[in-house]
Amino acid sequence: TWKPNPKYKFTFGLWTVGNVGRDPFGLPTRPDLSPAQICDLVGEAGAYGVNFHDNDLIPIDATAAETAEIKRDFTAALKRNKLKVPMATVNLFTEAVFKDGAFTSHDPAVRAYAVQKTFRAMDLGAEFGAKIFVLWGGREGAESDAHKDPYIAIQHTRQAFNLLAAYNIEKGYGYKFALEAKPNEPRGHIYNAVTGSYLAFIQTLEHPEMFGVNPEVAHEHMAGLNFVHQIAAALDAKKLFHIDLNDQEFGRYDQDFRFGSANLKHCFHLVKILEDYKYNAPRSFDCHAYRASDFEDLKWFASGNMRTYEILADKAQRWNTDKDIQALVKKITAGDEKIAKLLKSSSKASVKSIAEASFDRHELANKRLPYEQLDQLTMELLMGVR
Ligand code: GLT
Ligand code: MN
Ligand code: MN
Ligand code: MN
Repeated sequence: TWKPNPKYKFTFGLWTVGNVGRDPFGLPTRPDLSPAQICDLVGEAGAYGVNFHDNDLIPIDATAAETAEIKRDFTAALKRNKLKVPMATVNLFTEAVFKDGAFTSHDPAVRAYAVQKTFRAMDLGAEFGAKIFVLWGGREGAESDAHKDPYIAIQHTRQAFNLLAAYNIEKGYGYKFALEAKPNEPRGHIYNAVTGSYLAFIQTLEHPEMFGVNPEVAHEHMAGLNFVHQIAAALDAKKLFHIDLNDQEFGRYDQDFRFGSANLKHCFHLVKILEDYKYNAPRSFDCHAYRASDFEDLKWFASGNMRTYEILADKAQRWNTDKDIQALVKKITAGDEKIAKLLKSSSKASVKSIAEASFDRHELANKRLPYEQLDQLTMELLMGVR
């Protein structure tokens, strides 16, 4: 039971399952896995695909011969595990050259190098069939606003994105770019801190149609936001091109825990909104196993993400068909149909009718909203007693 259904397009970044347990205070606790070994692990667990940064697959200083060999091994591993590569991305954060940002560095040569590195990462992704390109500006920020003018940083970001769009067109890759926000870490402050910032910024680009968002649960929770509401906004804007699923305690560092391991109720409502509104792009798990875990436990990590999603999708469906719950929902959402219709139009006639209507606010306030009951039923369904 709960075998991963390909319709969900569950994917893992090579950097997620491949995480060796290094943290700012400690050395690795697990051996390095090759891209092919990672494919075997997630393939065995039943994933749909894998994603990579350019340098997850090809080390930055690899020779042509090494590159060819890695690509050969990786291609074979994808094939034997029937894995796709729906998304690729670029590492603009590990190397010292990006110590003060990539697209937002003061140095035009660093900015141009970052754009060129992204061009090459786009070439690499396209070789493996990727159609989504994620851009996470981990170093695009500052510790102090004395260091960098944030107004200019926004303009530099726009210039870089416009260049990437132009390259995408020139090469005919057909990528959709998915912009991933994060409020801080590794920088003290990161520009375009939340998904909502990107939703607004996209409209200022030369090719807004090519850009959407890649919200990550943990990143919005770090900012103290309700992730489900961010997803609603992205879905409404038709900009949810990709999603990074994981989990996170509020008010902590970037924890990247297994999906559903910290805030099960939030995760339930997240799965429900994705399923209710028929989100159809990959469901990517951007998280890593606990530092204490070994290789065997990694398998629990990989399948656990997907199992939790499927179990919550099943719960969401039960919620949608539960008689008591739906009867309550019906009562709560019921209202005068004629007035609802008026509100849907902004015609002169609607404006006039609403301006002239008479309402009894005391009577309106009398409507029962048994939210305790509805939430408790929801919780009991989640806890498995309904
Ligand atoms: C890095 C980051 C993630 C991003 C990845 C894409 S890399 O692990 O923490 O949130 O999605 O660059
Ligand atoms: Mn994270
Ligand atoms: Mn992250
Ligand atoms: Mn992410």
